[in-house]
Amino acid sequence: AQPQGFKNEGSTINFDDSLGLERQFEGIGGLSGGGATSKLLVNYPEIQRNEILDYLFKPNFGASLQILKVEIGGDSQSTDGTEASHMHNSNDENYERGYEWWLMLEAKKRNPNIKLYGLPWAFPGWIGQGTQNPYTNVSLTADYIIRWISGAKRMYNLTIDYIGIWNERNYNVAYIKTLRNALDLNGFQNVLIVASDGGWDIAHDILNDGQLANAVYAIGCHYPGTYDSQDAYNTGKSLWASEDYSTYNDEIGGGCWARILNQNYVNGYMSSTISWNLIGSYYYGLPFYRDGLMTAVEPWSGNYNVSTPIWITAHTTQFTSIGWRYLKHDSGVGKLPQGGSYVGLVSPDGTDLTIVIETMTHDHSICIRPGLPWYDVHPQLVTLNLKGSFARLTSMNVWYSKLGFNGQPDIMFQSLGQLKFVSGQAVLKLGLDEVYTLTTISTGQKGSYPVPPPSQPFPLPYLDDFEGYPLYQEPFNLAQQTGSYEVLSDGQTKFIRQMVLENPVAWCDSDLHNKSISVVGSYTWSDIFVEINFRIPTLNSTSGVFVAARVDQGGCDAFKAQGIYLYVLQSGAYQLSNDFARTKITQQGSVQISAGWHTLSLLVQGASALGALDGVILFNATIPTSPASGFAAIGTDSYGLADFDNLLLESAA
Ligand code: 147
Repeated sequence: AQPQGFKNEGSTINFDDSLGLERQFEGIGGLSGGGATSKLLVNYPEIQRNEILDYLFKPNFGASLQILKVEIGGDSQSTDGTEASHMHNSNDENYERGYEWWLMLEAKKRNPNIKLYGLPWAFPGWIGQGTQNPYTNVSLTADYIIRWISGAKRMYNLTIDYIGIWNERNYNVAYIKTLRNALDLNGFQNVLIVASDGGWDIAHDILNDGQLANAVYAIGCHYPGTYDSQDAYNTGKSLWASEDYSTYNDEIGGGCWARILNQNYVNGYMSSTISWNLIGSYYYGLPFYRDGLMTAVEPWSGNYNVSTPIWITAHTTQFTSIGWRYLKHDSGVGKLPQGGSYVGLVSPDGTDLTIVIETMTHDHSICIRPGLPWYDVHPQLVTLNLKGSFARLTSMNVWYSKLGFNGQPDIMFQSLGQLKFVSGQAVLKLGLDEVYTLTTISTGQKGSYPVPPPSQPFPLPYLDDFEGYPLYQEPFNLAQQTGSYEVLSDGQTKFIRQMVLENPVAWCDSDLHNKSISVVGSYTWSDIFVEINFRIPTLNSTSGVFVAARVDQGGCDAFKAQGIYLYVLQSGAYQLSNDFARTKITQQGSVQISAGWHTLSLLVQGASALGALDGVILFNATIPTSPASGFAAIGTDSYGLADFDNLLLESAA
């Protein structure tokens, strides 16, 4: 008898390699950047940091990612912060900034076969030659990108496999051809161009331009909603979801990821899908909190969270490699009769078979974008029918997940042993919100580490003197939102310097206002004491510096942030402002800032604020009570150099 609730009589799904194979599988990846999404990971205690990296990259352990995509920093806000450029200025070159080099090394250490993909969101101002257009001088921009690729090789022996154009901004055909040419001339024939990290629209140009077609290896589309375009298909190019997911990583996030990993191929022939982001390692209070494969936001406690998408990823990555081939639509790839989908993948030598089946229901698999049209899924019996060379199989290994809703626990990536096949056939009873992997591969493993340390609030008091840092590193826990801060030494002491001198070629508006800000601590802080030493150099200097509390925004809207800001300006004034833009001044007076180090202090408590310069009180004033809470911050009144040292944060609650 048929179990209750099962609607069909058990339809048959064929997996038949005798009808031929289809596209090459090109890997599942995670994206660090776009921007500063791995910021807080760097400062984790060694033990937990290695555990996290294992969950992401170690083969046969967790997500076992096959591609790592990283931002090529552009000194500019690119979603959750700014990432440093390797060339702040045209005469500057440095490959020790930021954390993407480190991350790529850690990924390669764990999986030498992982593919690396670099993409800029923004560019330092000089690339635009006085404009906001990075294609003003296409050779200059190509040279800038080539230097990043060469730097990776020369400094770290990292081979970059794929390179992109300009994230979600217009592409330029002349630039793409120039870049291809420059890659070839510099010995980077193997670095392949993915374009354009936007929509599918470049397909039209590729169809009409043979040279462009030769220059582009794969068409990378963002948030394709599992569908390609007719033009994209007609190019015959590899099609990638080169950025996708961006969904809160709870059960629905896992459902989204499971559905698109399969259906990007089933519906759209996409052979690679890359998650924005790799790991949500940016403060609560910044945009798109927890939209990563997992979450790690507490370097001070070591607490982290291995989220559902990690195990959903494992269902495919632990049982395939780049270079496997999909079976054809209708003979191993397709939709299930009662909803859900399946993909069959075959190893290059033809002997191994991996099948991934998902039955995500509509409401439990909604991604951030685009909208998801309604569809039905019902529990169903399916007969899997192995044909062609796979008819010989008498069993397959089974891995199972079921996302838990309505109080049900998650079952994630559980080994169910072997499913027997008789005359190539086996029956599978599929429920809702499930993922099954059936595979001839026997190396699967649900990796685990001891439960991480418990969550803790940001530790106070907090003092950072930057002495322990390698040169050029970004200060830990200070999450730069505009501008670029790095550790330098003057022989006496290490300090951090804001390095950006002019508006970058921006990805979003926030850094086109000639001001820099770096936030720290907790978005929930209300009463806090913030103090820092500062020094304004004489050359290329900023017009002033500030400390702030209750900063209520970061990301692309950073410039709009409200809060309590104490500015001291080279013009000879201090100002207490209710906004970062310094348009809501509530208190001001005169101060003179001489050369050398000074101390700037701000105590914010309820409806009052106390400010001091070099220990001399400037004001004790009533302040607006909105916003009620937010980050502590430091920053500069304009782009231009400023040095900071000995950041001190103390509770005033
Ligand atoms: C993408 C960016 O490429 C990422 O850096 C990150 O900001 C991500 C967050 O979801 O979003 O940018 C998009 C922004 C808006 C849309 C698509 C992608 N949109 O509205 O369709």
